[in-house]
Amino acid sequence: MSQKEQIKQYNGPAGGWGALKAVTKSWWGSENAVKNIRTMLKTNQNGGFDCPGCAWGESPESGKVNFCENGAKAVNWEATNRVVDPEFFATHSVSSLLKQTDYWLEYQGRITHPMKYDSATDHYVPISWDDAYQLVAQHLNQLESPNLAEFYTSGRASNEAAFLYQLFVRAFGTNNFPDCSNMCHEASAIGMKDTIGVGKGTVIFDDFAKADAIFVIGQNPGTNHPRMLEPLREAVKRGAQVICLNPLKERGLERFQNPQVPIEMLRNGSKPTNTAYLRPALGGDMAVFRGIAKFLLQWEREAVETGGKAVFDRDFINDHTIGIDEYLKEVDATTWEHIAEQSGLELHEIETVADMYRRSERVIMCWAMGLTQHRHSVPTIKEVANVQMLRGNVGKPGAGLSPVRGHSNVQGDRTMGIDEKPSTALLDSIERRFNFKVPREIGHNTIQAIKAMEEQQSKVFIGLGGNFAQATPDTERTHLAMKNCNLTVHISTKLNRSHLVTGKDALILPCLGRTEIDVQDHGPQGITVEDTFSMVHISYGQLKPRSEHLRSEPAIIAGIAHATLGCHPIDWNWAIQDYERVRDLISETIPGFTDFNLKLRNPGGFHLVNPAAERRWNTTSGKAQFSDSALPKQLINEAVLEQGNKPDLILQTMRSHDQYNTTLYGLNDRYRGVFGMREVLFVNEEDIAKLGFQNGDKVDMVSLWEDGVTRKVQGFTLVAYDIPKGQAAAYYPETNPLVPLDSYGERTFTPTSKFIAIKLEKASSDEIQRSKVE
Ligand SMILES: Nc1nc2c(c(=O)[nH]1)N[C@H]1C(S)=C(S)[C@@H](COP(=O)(O)OP(=O)(O)OC[C@H]3O[C@@H](n4cnc5c(=O)[nH]c(N)nc54)[C@H](O)[C@@H]3O)O[C@H]1N2
Ligand SMILES: Nc1nc2c(c(=O)[nH]1)N[C@H]1C(S)=C(S)[C@@H](COP(=O)(O)OP(=O)(O)OC[C@H]3O[C@@H](n4cnc5c(=O)[nH]c(N)nc54)[C@H](O)[C@@H]3O)O[C@H]1N2
Ligand SMILES: [Mo]
Repeated sequence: MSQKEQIKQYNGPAGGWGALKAVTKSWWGSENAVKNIRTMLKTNQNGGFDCPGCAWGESPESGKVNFCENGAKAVNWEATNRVVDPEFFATHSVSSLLKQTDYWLEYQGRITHPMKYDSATDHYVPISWDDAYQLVAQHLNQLESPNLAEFYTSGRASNEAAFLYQLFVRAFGTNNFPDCSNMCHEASAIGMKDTIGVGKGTVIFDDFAKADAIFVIGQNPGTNHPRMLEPLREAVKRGAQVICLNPLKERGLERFQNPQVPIEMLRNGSKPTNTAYLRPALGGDMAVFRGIAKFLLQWEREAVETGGKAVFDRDFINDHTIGIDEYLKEVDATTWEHIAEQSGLELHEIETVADMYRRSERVIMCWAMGLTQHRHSVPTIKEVANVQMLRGNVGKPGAGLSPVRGHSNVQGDRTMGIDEKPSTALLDSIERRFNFKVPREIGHNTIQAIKAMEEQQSKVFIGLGGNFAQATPDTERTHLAMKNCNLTVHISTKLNRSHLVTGKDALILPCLGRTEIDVQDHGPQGITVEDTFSMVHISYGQLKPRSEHLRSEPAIIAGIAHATLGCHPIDWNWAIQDYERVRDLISETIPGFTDFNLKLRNPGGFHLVNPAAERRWNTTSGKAQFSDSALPKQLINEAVLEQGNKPDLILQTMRSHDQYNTTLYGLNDRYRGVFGMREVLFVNEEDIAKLGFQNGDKVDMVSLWEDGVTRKVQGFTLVAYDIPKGQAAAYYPETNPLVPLDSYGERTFTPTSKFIAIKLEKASSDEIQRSKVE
């Protein structure tokens, strides 16, 4: 492909024929086409499976089966006919596999047998399940302390798997639960707990139809939560405001053509998905919301003076909150100059949006990674909550806070106790039910786990799903850390780089995917998940498993647990004969799950109560708490500036349209007009010229940090793009080597993946695209 063919502007709407074409292509491209369509249509609610794509939910009442292009890709990717079997591993040594791209690795297909690394030959060789479990048990039981092992979880694991996993790990004796959530919505959980007493969203799907305004902040739903476009479009249609804050003009936030509305497809019509679009500086959102608050305060004072209509919801503030005075003092103390400079916006833009906000009685604020992956993400999210509380927009229909989760069960995994800093209530409850002394010490999060492995303070790594080696920051350093382990274990569906970054011993334990039938002693089993609106529902796999040697995640955890602990604190093998037994244990331990099995008979599942949504505040004061954080003085790390470094650009790392985190389905990013390549760097045309380059030039990126280590990625193609000056954007995970391990959010330890200070250099070699399949 020539460069001209690779970079093209996309003028169509999101969704529409392009999406449908991409879906059908992936269906027909697979030999399972017909079966896939059938299973796809069974998605959700009617005995089929829950989409393994994102955590977006549906209205339980609608009875409609919605699906999207990227959900279809996720299903199809799992249902591939290609296999990575013992013969594959006999052919390819680990060193030779390491030379392949991430895309190539996953493309090889589903892993079929449990495999053990043989360092003498540098090949993975088959191992029996029992021997694999024994090897894990042996390594775990010979550690001097249970705190020398790390138990990672990725957010696709079911509630049943997650519950058994945390029970096993705590009975083993540690709270070392690094998880993908540490790199994702950690800031939402911390910020919301501080302010409204609960770390989960307060809205449900039906609220979207009642809102007068919906904010979509730092989120690209057209790619990452496509089913969200429909409620946004509906909102615009009925005259509600949809206000987007995103430095990039994301296609899905501009126009959407619903592939499930035939008439719209026939007319090739599309509908706008926003009514206002602000393009702030990276990390500038806190300043934007402080600006909104400052306008509201100004108008509220005017209203008090003139006896006009109140701007603040005074009753809500009086009855339900504390800290308003301190907060307003801080708002007064924040200067307009600081707001303008840090937000990257003109004050009149903020004023317009503040006015839209003021005129709306019911407002939902949604956000994702654009807000959570910064150093000051916690105060930013608290500022969003502050603004919402000023007008009583929490705990009433059509209003609330809605962090839109990523992985399809990342929220459920936390509910089940995958948490390195568990609440005392949870630990007490486990202790009461299972009669063992649970560890009370806070465990490792993802960053701390990497550091512990680096310092040989952790010797065993077990991953329940995910791709730890690639999803984490500072790739080179992280890989070295993992290689220090005595044992690395990955419970996975597909081959990925984490399997190749081996400890002295290493295992790959292949599991069933969500789409596959899971048969245990008592027959086919369902698993449950919790969506972003706290709806819990059951999911039954429909496809024949890709290999007869695969085991379910709960079965694998039970196998490891039994080999390590025997029948303590439960008979693991008994528990997994019938997952209703696991759910009974959950009922007896986790709040909100009483009569779990019974409640699941309701076709749409059931909703977990969210106290804040009912205006009950589980905070230290018993009220919703305004917080009075100051805007950061500046966003770039002081230590970096002190060294006299001036970055050329600030880089955000994001997802293309053809990927699911580290899983790459293809090399296109249709809505952003990129085809057949991933090593691209989106930069403003003026910046390209200012830095002495031309559109299409190849560059290397070097990130700036205080430790003097050179972090570099090579051979990226510059793409002149509609992006605010001073910013750059590129895809993750290729850019993870640039993210310093110590560059993380205050209190969250979330890598600052959306704010990396970089310098550009002329490409040092002619090495071009690495993201090919062959
Ligand atoms: N198809 C598909 N679906 C997915 C995923 C996937 O990889 N593929 N991943 C899943 C997961 S785990 C997650 S967490 C979600 C991620 O969903 P998103 O958060 O939508 O994912 P990103 O691609 O990281 O997009 C971040 C968006 O925020 C904007 N942004 C970046 N920095 C800032 C900032 O400082 N301020 C503002 N206002 N905006 C900013 C970017 O321009 C981009 O539009 O999606 C989930 N769903
Ligand atoms: N630079 C940068 N880094 C980031 C981000 C970013 O925006 N920028 N985003 C962060 C975010 S939000 C997240 S959530 C993390 C994601 O981090 P992870 O969750 O660790 O990564 P994934 O790429 O989702 O994991 C993919 C692997 O999961 C396995 N898998 C797939 N399905 C199943 C299943 O059903 N069961 C099991 N056991 N395994 C399965 C497959 O083997 C596949 O290779 O990455 C984070 N890293
Ligand atoms: Mo995520």
